[in-house]
Amino acid sequence: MTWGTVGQNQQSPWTSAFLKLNPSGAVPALELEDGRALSESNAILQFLSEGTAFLPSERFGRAKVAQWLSFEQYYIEPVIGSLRFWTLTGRLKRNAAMVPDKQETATKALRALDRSLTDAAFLVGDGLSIADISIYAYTHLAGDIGIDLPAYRALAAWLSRVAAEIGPNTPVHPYTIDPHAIVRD
Ligand SMILES: N[C@@H](CCC(=O)N[C@@H](CS)C(=O)NCC(=O)O)C(=O)O
Repeated sequence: MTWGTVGQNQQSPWTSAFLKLNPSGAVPALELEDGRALSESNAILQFLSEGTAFLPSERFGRAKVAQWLSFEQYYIEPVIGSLRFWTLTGRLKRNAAMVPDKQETATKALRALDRSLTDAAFLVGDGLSIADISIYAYTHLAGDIGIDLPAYRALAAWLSRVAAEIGPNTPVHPYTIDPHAIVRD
């Protein structure tokens, strides 16, 4: 599999080619060898995990994974993800009207996760699934928006567990990889 990097700005020279892969212009997108393309991170995770231990084969387990992937798209990505993007790229001030609501939702989401993980090692079943992988992505970076993650004890223990499963060198690319990403309010 080959990984590529694209700009996140409409002026990016990559845009017209990239729009063929994902009409919305957002990353990530997956292009198959036969030319077909898939976007939306959780759809890509479902595609890549089919037939592996990261996606249950039985009905309830699959639906439970779908539950957490929906949770991620509603409570995590547009909340912790957006707040982190605004914080790290100088966009907090221009989005100030939305910040308090998103902060409140972030707290609600982390409390929900903490509650769910109090008696469970992983979100679905006994092992790592794409539900954990999807939610870990932005959740483990919530410290960047001033959230005290260790205060959520069950969640923090789960973060360490997932980190141990995916390995210590899993990269987090800085927004500065894209020269258009950084602005000043
Ligand atoms: N729901 C989408 C969100 C994708 C998304 O918002 N990607 C951001 C970067 S994290 C992006 O490319 N934004 C630029 C744009 O939407 O034009 C997913 O989970 O894949």
